[in-house]
Amino acid sequence: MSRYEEARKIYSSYGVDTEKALDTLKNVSISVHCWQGDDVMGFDSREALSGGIQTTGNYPGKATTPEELMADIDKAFSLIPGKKKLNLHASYAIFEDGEYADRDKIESKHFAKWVKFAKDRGLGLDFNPTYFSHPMVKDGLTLSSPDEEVRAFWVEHGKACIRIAEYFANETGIPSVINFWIPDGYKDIPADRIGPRARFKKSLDEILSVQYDKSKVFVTLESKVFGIGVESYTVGSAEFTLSYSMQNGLTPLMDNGHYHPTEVVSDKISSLLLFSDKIALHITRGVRWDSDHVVLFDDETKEIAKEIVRNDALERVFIATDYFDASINRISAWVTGVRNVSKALLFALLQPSAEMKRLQDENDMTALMVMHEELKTAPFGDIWNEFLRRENTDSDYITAVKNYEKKVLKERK
Ligand code: RNT
Ligand code: ZN
Repeated sequence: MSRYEEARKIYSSYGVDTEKALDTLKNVSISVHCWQGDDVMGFDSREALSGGIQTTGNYPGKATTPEELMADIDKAFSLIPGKKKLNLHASYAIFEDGEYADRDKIESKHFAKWVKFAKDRGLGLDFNPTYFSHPMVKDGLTLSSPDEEVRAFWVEHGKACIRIAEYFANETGIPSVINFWIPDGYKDIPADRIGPRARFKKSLDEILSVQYDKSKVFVTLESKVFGIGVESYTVGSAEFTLSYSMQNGLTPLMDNGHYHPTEVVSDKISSLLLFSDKIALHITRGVRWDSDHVVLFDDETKEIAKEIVRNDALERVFIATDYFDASINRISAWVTGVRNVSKALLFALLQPSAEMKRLQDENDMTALMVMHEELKTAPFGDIWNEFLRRENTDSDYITAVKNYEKKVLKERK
Protein backbone atom coordinates (compact mmCIF):
# COMPACT_ATOMS: atom_id res chain seq x y z
CA MET A 1 0.00 0.00 0.00
CA SER A 2 1.27 3.48 -0.79
CA ARG A 3 2.02 5.94 1.97
CA TYR A 4 -0.98 7.94 0.83
CA GLU A 5 -3.29 4.93 1.08
CA GLU A 6 -2.03 4.18 4.60
CA ALA A 7 -2.45 7.78 5.65
CA ARG A 8 -5.91 7.86 4.12
CA LYS A 9 -6.89 4.91 6.32
CA ILE A 10 -5.56 6.58 9.44
CA TYR A 11 -7.52 9.75 8.69
CA SER A 12 -10.63 7.78 7.96
CA SER A 13 -10.37 6.25 11.44
CA TYR A 14 -10.85 9.84 12.68
CA GLY A 15 -13.83 10.20 10.37
CA VAL A 16 -11.94 12.31 7.83
CA ASP A 17 -12.24 11.76 4.09
CA THR A 18 -8.87 12.69 2.56
CA GLU A 19 -10.22 12.50 -1.00
CA LYS A 20 -12.84 15.09 -0.19
CA ALA A 21 -10.17 17.31 1.41
CA LEU A 22 -7.88 17.07 -1.65
CA ASP A 23 -10.79 17.78 -3.98
CA THR A 24 -11.81 20.86 -2.04
CA LEU A 25 -8.28 22.22 -1.79
CA LYS A 26 -7.60 22.10 -5.51
CA ASN A 27 -10.40 24.60 -6.12
CA VAL A 28 -9.42 27.15 -3.49
CA SER A 29 -7.74 30.10 -5.13
CA ILE A 30 -5.00 32.07 -3.44
CA SER A 31 -4.24 35.57 -4.64
CA VAL A 32 -0.46 35.79 -4.89
CA HIS A 33 1.08 39.25 -4.41
CA CYS A 34 3.34 40.35 -7.26
CA TRP A 35 5.46 42.55 -4.99
CA GLN A 36 7.61 39.80 -3.44
CA GLY A 37 9.53 39.70 -6.72
CA ASP A 38 10.95 43.23 -6.69
CA ASP A 39 10.84 44.42 -3.07
CA VAL A 40 7.62 46.43 -3.63
CA MET A 41 9.33 48.75 -6.14
CA GLY A 42 6.95 48.69 -9.12
CA PHE A 43 7.69 50.35 -12.45
CA ASP A 44 6.03 53.76 -12.38
CA SER A 45 8.60 55.76 -10.43
CA ARG A 46 12.11 55.65 -9.05
CA GLU A 47 10.94 56.71 -5.59
CA ALA A 48 12.15 54.76 -2.59
CA LEU A 49 9.62 52.57 -0.82
CA SER A 50 7.62 54.68 1.62
CA GLY A 51 4.39 54.41 3.58
CA GLY A 52 5.84 52.94 6.75
CA ILE A 53 6.62 49.59 5.15
CA GLN A 54 10.11 48.31 4.49
CA THR A 55 11.99 45.56 2.74
CA THR A 56 15.32 44.64 4.25
CA GLY A 57 18.05 42.62 2.58
CA ASN A 58 19.86 42.82 -0.70
CA TYR A 59 19.67 39.30 -2.09
CA PRO A 60 20.86 39.31 -5.70
CA GLY A 61 18.55 38.97 -8.69
CA LYS A 62 15.50 41.06 -7.96
CA ALA A 63 13.27 41.79 -10.95
CA THR A 64 13.72 45.31 -12.31
CA THR A 65 11.63 45.16 -15.50
CA PRO A 66 8.14 43.86 -16.28
CA GLU A 67 9.70 41.05 -18.36
CA GLU A 68 11.88 39.93 -15.47
CA LEU A 69 9.02 40.07 -12.99
CA MET A 70 6.76 38.09 -15.30
CA ALA A 71 9.44 35.46 -15.82
CA ASP A 72 9.91 35.18 -12.06
CA ILE A 73 6.17 34.90 -11.46
CA ASP A 74 6.04 32.12 -14.05
CA LYS A 75 8.86 30.30 -12.29
CA ALA A 76 7.25 30.69 -8.88
CA PHE A 77 3.78 29.71 -10.12
CA SER A 78 5.17 26.58 -11.76
CA LEU A 79 6.31 25.48 -8.30
CA ILE A 80 3.13 26.40 -6.43
CA PRO A 81 0.35 23.79 -6.46
CA GLY A 82 -3.33 24.72 -6.64
CA LYS A 83 -5.39 27.56 -8.08
CA LYS A 84 -3.88 31.02 -8.12
CA LYS A 85 -4.76 34.62 -8.90
CA LEU A 86 -2.22 37.37 -9.42
CA ASN A 87 -2.42 40.43 -7.19
CA LEU A 88 -1.06 43.66 -8.73
CA HIS A 89 -0.42 47.13 -7.37
CA ALA A 90 -1.08 50.28 -9.41
CA SER A 91 2.65 51.04 -9.28
CA TYR A 92 3.18 48.06 -11.62
CA ALA A 93 1.70 49.96 -14.57
CA ILE A 94 3.64 49.31 -17.75
CA PHE A 95 4.31 52.35 -19.94
CA GLU A 96 5.42 51.85 -23.50
CA ASP A 97 7.67 53.98 -25.71
CA GLY A 98 8.14 56.94 -23.42
CA GLU A 99 4.46 57.42 -22.61
CA TYR A 100 3.69 58.07 -18.97
CA ALA A 101 0.62 58.72 -16.84
CA ASP A 102 0.71 59.83 -13.25
CA ARG A 103 -1.27 57.85 -10.68
CA ASP A 104 -4.34 60.06 -10.97
CA LYS A 105 -4.42 59.44 -14.73
CA ILE A 106 -3.60 55.77 -15.14
CA GLU A 107 -5.82 53.77 -17.45
CA SER A 108 -6.60 50.22 -18.41
CA LYS A 109 -4.16 50.34 -21.32
CA HIS A 110 -1.27 50.68 -18.88
CA PHE A 111 -2.15 47.21 -17.64
CA ALA A 112 -2.82 45.58 -21.00
CA LYS A 113 0.37 43.54 -20.75
CA TRP A 114 -0.64 42.20 -17.37
CA VAL A 115 -4.05 41.29 -18.74
CA LYS A 116 -2.44 39.41 -21.60
CA PHE A 117 -0.13 37.68 -19.14
CA ALA A 118 -3.11 36.65 -16.99
CA LYS A 119 -5.32 35.54 -19.88
CA ASP A 120 -2.58 33.43 -21.44
CA ARG A 121 -2.33 31.57 -18.15
CA GLY A 122 -6.00 31.48 -17.16
CA LEU A 123 -5.36 33.62 -14.08
CA GLY A 124 -7.65 36.12 -12.39
CA LEU A 125 -6.25 39.54 -11.48
CA ASP A 126 -6.69 41.41 -8.21
CA PHE A 127 -5.65 45.02 -7.70
CA ASN A 128 -4.44 47.64 -5.23
CA PRO A 129 -4.25 51.40 -5.63
CA THR A 130 -0.75 52.49 -4.57
CA TYR A 131 -0.85 55.18 -1.89
CA PHE A 132 2.91 55.23 -1.19
CA SER A 133 6.30 55.70 -2.89
CA HIS A 134 5.10 58.84 -4.68
CA PRO A 135 5.86 62.59 -4.41
CA MET A 136 2.17 63.41 -3.89
CA VAL A 137 2.30 61.64 -0.51
CA LYS A 138 2.67 64.90 1.44
CA ASP A 139 3.76 64.75 5.06
CA GLY A 140 2.91 61.04 5.00
CA LEU A 141 -0.71 61.73 4.06
CA THR A 142 -2.86 60.82 1.06
CA LEU A 143 -6.66 60.47 1.29
CA SER A 144 -6.70 62.10 4.72
CA SER A 145 -4.57 65.09 3.78
CA PRO A 146 -5.78 68.57 4.78
CA ASP A 147 -4.22 69.79 1.50
CA GLU A 148 -7.12 69.65 -0.98
CA GLU A 149 -4.82 69.26 -3.96
CA VAL A 150 -3.20 66.21 -2.42
CA ARG A 151 -6.48 64.67 -1.31
CA ALA A 152 -8.10 65.24 -4.73
CA PHE A 153 -5.11 63.69 -6.52
CA TRP A 154 -5.48 60.52 -4.50
CA VAL A 155 -9.25 60.44 -4.89
CA GLU A 156 -8.69 60.43 -8.65
CA HIS A 157 -6.19 57.61 -8.21
CA GLY A 158 -8.77 55.54 -6.34
CA LYS A 159 -11.38 56.11 -9.04
CA ALA A 160 -8.93 55.23 -11.81
CA CYS A 161 -8.05 52.01 -10.01
CA ILE A 162 -11.68 50.89 -9.65
CA ARG A 163 -12.07 51.29 -13.41
CA ILE A 164 -8.93 49.23 -13.96
CA ALA A 165 -10.17 46.49 -11.60
CA GLU A 166 -13.40 46.32 -13.59
CA TYR A 167 -11.36 46.02 -16.78
CA PHE A 168 -9.45 43.11 -15.19
CA ALA A 169 -12.73 41.37 -14.30
CA ASN A 170 -14.21 41.92 -17.76
CA GLU A 171 -11.11 40.77 -19.59
CA THR A 172 -10.33 37.70 -17.52
CA GLY A 173 -13.95 36.75 -16.78
CA ILE A 174 -12.95 36.34 -13.13
CA PRO A 175 -14.09 38.84 -10.45
CA SER A 176 -11.42 41.26 -9.25
CA VAL A 177 -10.76 42.20 -5.63
CA ILE A 178 -9.45 45.74 -5.23
CA ASN A 179 -7.94 46.54 -1.85
CA PHE A 180 -7.63 50.03 -0.42
CA TRP A 181 -4.88 50.58 2.09
CA ILE A 182 -3.44 53.98 2.93
CA PRO A 183 -0.36 54.61 5.07
CA ASP A 184 -1.66 57.89 6.55
CA GLY A 185 -0.78 58.59 10.14
CA TYR A 186 1.52 60.43 12.54
CA LYS A 187 4.81 59.60 14.15
CA ASP A 188 3.90 61.53 17.25
CA ILE A 189 0.84 62.42 19.23
CA PRO A 190 -1.72 64.28 17.11
CA ALA A 191 -3.96 67.06 18.35
CA ASP A 192 -6.80 66.12 16.02
CA ARG A 193 -7.69 62.50 15.53
CA ILE A 194 -11.12 62.92 14.03
CA GLY A 195 -10.20 65.41 11.29
CA PRO A 196 -7.99 63.06 9.25
CA ARG A 197 -10.50 60.23 9.66
CA ALA A 198 -13.35 62.47 8.52
CA ARG A 199 -11.34 63.41 5.43
CA PHE A 200 -10.51 59.76 4.73
CA LYS A 201 -14.23 58.96 5.02
CA LYS A 202 -15.13 61.76 2.64
CA SER A 203 -12.45 60.64 0.18
CA LEU A 204 -13.75 57.07 0.18
CA ASP A 205 -17.28 58.34 -0.41
CA GLU A 206 -15.99 60.30 -3.40
CA ILE A 207 -14.04 57.36 -4.81
CA LEU A 208 -16.99 55.01 -4.42
CA SER A 209 -19.27 57.36 -6.35
CA VAL A 210 -17.73 55.74 -9.43
CA GLN A 211 -20.16 53.31 -11.06
CA TYR A 212 -18.90 49.75 -11.10
CA ASP A 213 -20.38 46.28 -11.31
CA LYS A 214 -20.53 44.96 -7.76
CA SER A 215 -20.79 41.37 -8.95
CA LYS A 216 -17.43 41.68 -10.69
CA VAL A 217 -15.47 44.10 -8.52
CA PHE A 218 -15.13 43.60 -4.78
CA VAL A 219 -13.76 46.59 -2.91
CA THR A 220 -11.94 45.72 0.28
CA LEU A 221 -10.61 48.06 2.98
CA GLU A 222 -7.51 47.16 4.98
CA SER A 223 -6.83 48.40 8.50
CA LYS A 224 -3.54 48.88 10.28
CA VAL A 225 -2.34 49.63 13.79
CA PHE A 226 0.95 51.42 13.06
CA GLY A 227 3.82 51.70 10.57
CA ILE A 228 7.49 52.61 10.69
CA GLY A 229 7.62 56.34 11.32
CA VAL A 230 3.85 56.32 11.89
CA GLU A 231 3.85 54.89 15.39
CA SER A 232 1.39 57.06 17.27
CA TYR A 233 -1.69 57.34 15.10
CA THR A 234 -3.05 55.52 12.04
CA VAL A 235 -5.99 57.01 10.19
CA GLY A 236 -7.26 53.70 8.78
CA SER A 237 -7.56 51.93 12.12
CA ALA A 238 -9.46 48.68 12.67
CA GLU A 239 -12.53 50.49 13.97
CA PHE A 240 -12.54 52.91 11.05
CA THR A 241 -12.19 50.33 8.28
CA LEU A 242 -14.63 47.87 9.83
CA SER A 243 -17.29 50.51 10.43
CA TYR A 244 -16.86 52.02 7.00
CA SER A 245 -17.01 48.61 5.32
CA MET A 246 -20.14 47.58 7.18
CA GLN A 247 -21.93 50.83 6.51
CA ASN A 248 -21.03 50.98 2.82
CA GLY A 249 -21.18 47.37 1.72
CA LEU A 250 -17.42 46.97 1.30
CA THR A 251 -15.48 43.91 2.34
CA PRO A 252 -13.26 44.30 5.42
CA LEU A 253 -9.68 43.10 4.98
CA MET A 254 -7.57 41.87 7.86
CA ASP A 255 -3.79 41.61 7.51
CA ASN A 256 -2.50 39.50 10.39
CA GLY A 257 0.55 41.75 10.76
CA HIS A 258 -1.68 44.72 11.53
CA TYR A 259 -2.75 44.10 15.12
CA HIS A 260 -1.19 44.27 18.55
CA PRO A 261 1.10 41.27 18.99
CA THR A 262 -1.18 39.33 21.33
CA GLU A 263 -4.26 39.81 19.12
CA VAL A 264 -4.89 37.09 16.58
CA VAL A 265 -6.79 37.31 13.30
CA SER A 266 -7.88 33.67 13.70
CA ASP A 267 -10.12 34.80 16.55
CA LYS A 268 -11.58 37.71 14.57
CA ILE A 269 -12.75 35.76 11.50
CA SER A 270 -15.87 34.22 13.08
CA SER A 271 -17.15 37.59 14.30
CA LEU A 272 -16.77 39.20 10.90
CA LEU A 273 -18.40 36.23 9.16
CA LEU A 274 -21.52 36.79 11.23
CA PHE A 275 -21.90 40.34 9.95
CA SER A 276 -20.32 40.45 6.51
CA ASP A 277 -21.12 38.31 3.51
CA LYS A 278 -17.49 38.30 2.42
CA ILE A 279 -14.24 39.00 4.22
CA ALA A 280 -10.69 39.34 2.93
CA LEU A 281 -7.31 38.38 4.37
CA HIS A 282 -3.70 39.34 3.82
CA ILE A 283 -1.79 36.38 5.12
CA THR A 284 1.65 37.34 6.33
CA ARG A 285 3.93 36.70 9.32
CA GLY A 286 4.70 39.43 11.76
CA VAL A 287 7.76 38.83 13.87
CA ARG A 288 7.27 41.08 16.92
CA TRP A 289 5.67 43.66 14.60
CA ASP A 290 4.31 43.97 11.06
CA SER A 291 7.56 42.71 9.62
CA ASP A 292 6.10 40.93 6.58
CA HIS A 293 8.18 37.77 6.95
CA VAL A 294 7.50 34.79 4.66
CA VAL A 295 4.44 32.77 5.77
CA LEU A 296 5.35 29.55 7.58
CA PHE A 297 3.36 26.46 8.43
CA ASP A 298 2.97 27.79 11.95
CA ASP A 299 0.23 27.69 14.56
CA GLU A 300 -1.50 30.97 13.68
CA THR A 301 -1.52 30.24 9.93
CA LYS A 302 -3.12 26.87 10.70
CA GLU A 303 -5.61 28.45 13.08
CA ILE A 304 -6.63 31.04 10.45
CA ALA A 305 -7.14 28.22 7.94
CA LYS A 306 -9.18 26.21 10.45
CA GLU A 307 -11.49 29.16 11.04
CA ILE A 308 -12.14 29.47 7.31
CA VAL A 309 -12.72 25.76 6.82
CA ARG A 310 -14.67 24.86 9.95
CA ASN A 311 -17.04 27.79 9.37
CA ASP A 312 -17.61 26.54 5.85
CA ALA A 313 -16.41 29.90 4.53
CA LEU A 314 -14.01 28.99 1.71
CA GLU A 315 -16.38 30.73 -0.72
CA ARG A 316 -16.69 33.80 1.47
CA VAL A 317 -13.06 34.59 2.22
CA PHE A 318 -10.73 36.25 -0.29
CA ILE A 319 -7.37 34.75 0.59
CA ALA A 320 -4.30 36.72 -0.43
CA THR A 321 -0.65 36.71 0.59
CA ASP A 322 1.29 39.83 1.58
CA TYR A 323 4.94 39.67 2.58
CA PHE A 324 8.25 40.82 1.19
CA ASP A 325 11.62 39.41 2.10
CA ALA A 326 14.66 40.77 0.23
CA SER A 327 17.19 38.80 2.27
CA ILE A 328 16.57 35.40 0.65
CA ASN A 329 15.88 34.10 -2.84
CA ARG A 330 12.63 35.82 -3.80
CA ILE A 331 11.25 32.91 -5.84
CA SER A 332 11.73 30.62 -2.89
CA ALA A 333 10.09 33.20 -0.62
CA TRP A 334 7.04 33.21 -2.88
CA VAL A 335 6.80 29.43 -3.18
CA THR A 336 7.41 28.74 0.50
CA GLY A 337 4.85 31.27 1.71
CA VAL A 338 2.07 30.39 -0.71
CA ARG A 339 2.61 26.65 -0.26
CA ASN A 340 2.29 27.16 3.47
CA VAL A 341 -1.08 28.85 3.04
CA SER A 342 -2.23 25.81 1.02
CA LYS A 343 -0.71 23.45 3.54
CA ALA A 344 -2.55 25.16 6.37
CA LEU A 345 -5.81 24.87 4.42
CA LEU A 346 -5.22 21.17 3.81
CA PHE A 347 -4.38 20.68 7.48
CA ALA A 348 -7.67 22.38 8.35
CA LEU A 349 -9.59 20.28 5.83
CA LEU A 350 -8.21 17.17 7.53
CA GLN A 351 -9.70 18.00 10.94
CA PRO A 352 -12.83 16.13 12.04
CA SER A 353 -14.50 19.49 12.66
CA ALA A 354 -18.03 18.23 13.30
CA GLU A 355 -16.81 15.73 15.85
CA MET A 356 -14.67 18.35 17.57
CA LYS A 357 -17.58 20.78 17.77
CA ARG A 358 -19.67 18.04 19.33
CA LEU A 359 -17.01 17.48 22.00
CA GLN A 360 -17.02 21.21 22.73
CA ASP A 361 -20.81 21.41 22.96
CA GLU A 362 -20.88 18.44 25.31
CA ASN A 363 -18.20 20.20 27.32
CA ASP A 364 -15.84 17.27 26.92
CA MET A 365 -12.86 19.58 26.79
CA THR A 366 -10.65 16.72 27.97
CA ALA A 367 -11.33 14.62 24.88
CA LEU A 368 -11.15 17.73 22.71
CA MET A 369 -7.65 18.54 23.93
CA VAL A 370 -6.55 14.97 23.31
CA MET A 371 -8.01 15.08 19.78
CA HIS A 372 -6.29 18.40 18.99
CA GLU A 373 -2.95 16.97 20.08
CA GLU A 374 -3.49 13.64 18.31
CA LEU A 375 -4.10 15.36 14.97
CA LYS A 376 -0.83 17.26 15.17
CA THR A 377 1.13 14.07 14.56
CA ALA A 378 -1.28 12.37 12.16
CA PRO A 379 0.42 11.55 8.80
CA PHE A 380 -0.34 14.94 7.27
CA GLY A 381 2.85 14.97 5.18
CA ASP A 382 1.68 11.99 3.15
CA ILE A 383 -1.56 13.71 2.21
CA TRP A 384 0.29 16.92 1.34
CA ASN A 385 2.70 14.97 -0.87
CA GLU A 386 -0.28 13.39 -2.62
CA PHE A 387 -1.66 16.87 -3.31
CA LEU A 388 1.70 17.92 -4.78
CA ARG A 389 1.78 14.80 -6.92
CA ARG A 390 -1.71 15.41 -8.29
CA GLU A 391 -0.80 19.01 -9.06
CA ASN A 392 2.37 17.94 -10.89
CA THR A 393 4.59 19.62 -8.36
CA ASP A 394 7.26 18.19 -6.13
CA SER A 395 8.21 18.55 -2.48
CA ASP A 396 11.68 19.44 -3.76
CA TYR A 397 11.50 22.96 -5.14
CA ILE A 398 14.79 24.23 -3.82
CA THR A 399 16.66 22.45 -6.65
CA ALA A 400 14.59 24.26 -9.28
CA VAL A 401 14.99 27.54 -7.42
CA LYS A 402 18.77 27.15 -7.22
CA ASN A 403 19.00 26.29 -10.91
CA TYR A 404 16.95 29.36 -11.83
CA GLU A 405 19.11 31.46 -9.56
CA LYS A 406 22.26 30.22 -11.27
CA LYS A 407 20.93 30.53 -14.82
CA VAL A 408 18.78 33.65 -14.58
CA LEU A 409 18.95 35.64 -11.35
CA LYS A 410 22.75 35.72 -11.02
CA GLU A 411 23.03 36.99 -14.59
CA ARG A 412 21.04 40.13 -13.83
CA LYS A 413 23.09 43.29 -13.46
C1 RNT B 1 0.95 47.54 4.42
C2 RNT B 1 -0.19 46.71 3.96
C3 RNT B 1 -0.37 46.63 2.47
C4 RNT B 1 0.93 46.47 1.72
C5 RNT B 1 0.78 46.17 0.25
C6 RNT B 1 2.04 46.36 -0.49
O1 RNT B 1 1.20 47.42 5.74
O2 RNT B 1 -0.08 45.42 4.48
O3 RNT B 1 -1.26 45.62 2.17
O4 RNT B 1 1.73 45.49 2.29
O5 RNT B 1 -0.26 46.90 -0.27
ZN1 ZN C 1 -1.47 43.93 3.80
